Amino acid sequence: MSKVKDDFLWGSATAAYQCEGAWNEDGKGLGEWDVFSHENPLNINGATGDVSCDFYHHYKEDIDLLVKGGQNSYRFSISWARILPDGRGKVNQGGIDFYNRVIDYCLEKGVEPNVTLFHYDLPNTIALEGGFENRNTIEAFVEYAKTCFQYFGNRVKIWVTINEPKYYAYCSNIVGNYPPNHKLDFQRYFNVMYNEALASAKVVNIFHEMGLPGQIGIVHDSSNVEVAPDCKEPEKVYLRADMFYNGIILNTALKGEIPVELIPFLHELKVDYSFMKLEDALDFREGIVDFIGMNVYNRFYVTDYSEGETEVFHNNKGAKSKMKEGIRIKNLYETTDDPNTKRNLWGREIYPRCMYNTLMEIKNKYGDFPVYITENGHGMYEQADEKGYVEDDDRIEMMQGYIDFMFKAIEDGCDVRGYYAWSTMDLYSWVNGYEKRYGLVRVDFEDNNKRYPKKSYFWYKDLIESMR
Ligand code: BGP
Repeated sequence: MSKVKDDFLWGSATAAYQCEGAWNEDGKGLGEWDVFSHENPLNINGATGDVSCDFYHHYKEDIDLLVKGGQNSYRFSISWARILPDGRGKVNQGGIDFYNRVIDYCLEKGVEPNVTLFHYDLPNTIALEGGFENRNTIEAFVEYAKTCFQYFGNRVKIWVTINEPKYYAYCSNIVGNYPPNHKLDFQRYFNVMYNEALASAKVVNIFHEMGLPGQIGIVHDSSNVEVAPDCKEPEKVYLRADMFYNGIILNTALKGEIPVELIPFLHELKVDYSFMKLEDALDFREGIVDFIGMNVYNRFYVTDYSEGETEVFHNNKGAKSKMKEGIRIKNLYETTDDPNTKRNLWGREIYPRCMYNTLMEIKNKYGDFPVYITENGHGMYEQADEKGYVEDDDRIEMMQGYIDFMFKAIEDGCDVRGYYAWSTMDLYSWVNGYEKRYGLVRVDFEDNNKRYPKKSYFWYKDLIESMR
């Protein structure tokens, strides 16, 4: 018997900057990532998304492969700078035409498009004004969203406002590896995240007001917090970490309000919260999502931290570094090591159970919200055989583990509507470049971006077939 409902969506996901290439074609404006990858010494591996796997010219092939792999939904994002090259104002017909082609081809092939409006890639004009730190960006985002709804809203039935607003704010303001590369800037981190949440709420409300068919949600990088057993103040530490990662995004999206615990926490962190305005309360209240998307990779395993300075750790060098992902915030908490769990070569925990914990936490805290697992996958170095085939057994094992925990959560009453593997094919991994691969389909970047389905592609196909 199938473990999911008949209309469950089984798909895979990509994002515009990571796969499209064609960075300056058909009227596209300059993006913040174009500038960063071309000019910034902090682009430490030197890779760019200029060509990537060239989805812009290969979209039919990629959608065909997805269909042959048994998938019935494709999650992708729209490049803001392709639609509005200056961030606002003039609409670029070349961009509209491209996404019309992609959407129409999906529909022709019976594939449900799941479309994200913003996946990290600000138009450069907007970035130069301070990006989401600047409240004016909210209106620009609303204008861009409305434009997309007007052109594509008659055919796209699943919309996402923003992909991982927290992780985006974290990397660009705490780790400092994403543009504009601020490090340990808690002030900016919360300001950006808050404005993203507000922008998302306004767009959700407008979507509902426009009376378009379909549903709209936000995608959060699931940041389920677990406290280590030897933690001295487990409740306090849990609450702090939960406020740090989840509070703003989940509470505004699912409850329509800022959590009461946030203000005392921001006091502790010495963050000036004057960016939060009383009048925003109504926008939040009217901006509750229809569903929540969860990108599930890892949990946050934490304990107390009182001595020592605030520090952040990240690994964009993979096997060339021993660095593990994490953070220590003076007097608040630190992420810690669980000796029983493995990490990938980029220092991130592999922890399948976080799929179950994430889903149950949503249910227990926020009620029966529909959830899509909008990303789940495994980054690896890979070696193809002489036929171009990759036996990615580690990926299969890892994803099977997470999917089993998704089934368990469904059995325990979670309303999960779909699952998307990250990623449809190999593509650019932010700052890491092209050696860290996630695709179900291999791309030979050295030989005309030829596509070769991997072992995981066939495993996924069989899994989907067994559910129908
Ligand atoms: C998510 C992002 C994706 C994707 C994935 C893998 O956080 O939404 O865009 O990149 O993670 O991450 P990375 O490429 O950094 O390994």
